Amino acid sequence: MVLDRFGRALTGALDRLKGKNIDAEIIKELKNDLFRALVEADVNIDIAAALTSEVEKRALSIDIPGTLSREKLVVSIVYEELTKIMGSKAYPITVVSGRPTILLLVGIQGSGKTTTVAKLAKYFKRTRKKVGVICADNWRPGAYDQLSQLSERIEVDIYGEPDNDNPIKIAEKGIKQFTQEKKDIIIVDTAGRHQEEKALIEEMKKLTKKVKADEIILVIDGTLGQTAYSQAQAFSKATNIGAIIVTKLDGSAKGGGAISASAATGAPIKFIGTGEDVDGLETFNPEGFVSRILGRGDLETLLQEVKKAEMPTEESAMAMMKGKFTLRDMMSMFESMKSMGSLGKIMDLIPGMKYNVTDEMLDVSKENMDKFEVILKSMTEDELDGDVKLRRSRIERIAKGSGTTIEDVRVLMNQYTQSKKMMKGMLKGGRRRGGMPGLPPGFPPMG
Ligand SMILES: Nc1nc2c(ncn2[C@@H]2O[C@H](COP(=O)(O)OP(=O)(O)OP(=O)(O)O)[C@@H](O)[C@H]2O)c(=O)[nH]1
Ligand SMILES: [Mg+2]
Repeated sequence: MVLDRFGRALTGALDRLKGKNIDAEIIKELKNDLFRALVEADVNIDIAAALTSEVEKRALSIDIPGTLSREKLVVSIVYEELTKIMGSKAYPITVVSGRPTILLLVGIQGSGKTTTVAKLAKYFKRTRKKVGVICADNWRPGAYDQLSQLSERIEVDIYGEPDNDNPIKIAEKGIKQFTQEKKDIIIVDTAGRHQEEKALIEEMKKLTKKVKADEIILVIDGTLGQTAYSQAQAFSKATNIGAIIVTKLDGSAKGGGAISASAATGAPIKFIGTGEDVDGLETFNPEGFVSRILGRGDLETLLQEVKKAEMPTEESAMAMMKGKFTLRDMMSMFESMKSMGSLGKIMDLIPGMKYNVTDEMLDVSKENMDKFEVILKSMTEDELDGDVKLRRSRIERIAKGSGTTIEDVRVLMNQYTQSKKMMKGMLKGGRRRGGMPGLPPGFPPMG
């Protein structure tokens, strides 16, 4: 399994907590064990240091809610911090409707771009999407033939001009043709670039500027060690990386280097490559991945327990109702709702607030809620706390960062304004009329 040794080292470190009185000294030991395991797996040293310090800080400072043991809490903190460096959640590639979604793959030579283009094409084809691939690599001889053979095997259309030495022109023409053919997904393969080769980075900048990709995907070789981090940083400085695919995680790859790439770019890992064949692609879910690495059967139950214990207190629920309801509150509410399955339980915390909240009142699809969460995660601290106004430029940045549209962000903001009003209204209504103003459309269904 990927990161096998890393998993064993981590599990060992966590097992050593069992039955111990978890004091500062034990936490320090855990911190050291974790650090060693991370660095051995090639996780970037700065990231490893930051992660372990955070684990220590949190483990030392957190109150123990209810009957939860400190050991369980520490395990959940380790789990959370590990998923964080991998982008926290699973973010699927957003497919736009009404026009083709354009994906542009970049990465250094031999990282696995061309193979991944074919893997992605097959992946989307399986979901009945019409896919076209473009070879915009005129650097390596035979690049077109390689992609052409692959696309023949998976039966998707290819656009390329082996004799044209202008990748931008090729990409533009290919996109034009595939748009006319009403493709759903267009995947653009580019030439391999060495991080040091300024000219090539410059070329990539031009390409990404001209070719308006919906998502620029950085392909990183999973067998790279510590250099993966700086490589990812170099790319991320040059262009707006929206997602990462780590390849070659089959075999004996340590993987930690490439995983640090997510932290280096702020972009989530969306897929991992697990074989040379076109089927060797897996969607990446940090939570599932970390659970697998930690290899603890009880993890799920344990995390549920922790989440429940961290539910909003009566005090914080009251603050929400008084209208001090920020986007951050909304985010944690979504999270609570996901684990508890209902808004009703939050309502129950508030005295005199036992309303009949029906499914219809709380009508928002799970899909919408997931989208909202991604958008909220793309906001800065200031934005979440309501300290700055969300003007157009910010909205544009948030939409881009979350792989959604400006419209989506506006829908969320509308939802937020309505929810805020509702919170205020409920408090007033609850006291004066004892009635329940209608909840705005958009609240998640109750479980
Ligand atoms: N084991 C394994 N090999 C892979 C994987 N992905 C790619 N490869 C291999 O890595 C080598 C390079 O892959 P390419 O797809 O040609 O890489 P590239 O980034 O397009 O290379 P350039 O076009 O030269 O920049 C090939 O031998 C692939 O078969 C993977 O997930 N696992
Ligand atoms: Mg290639």
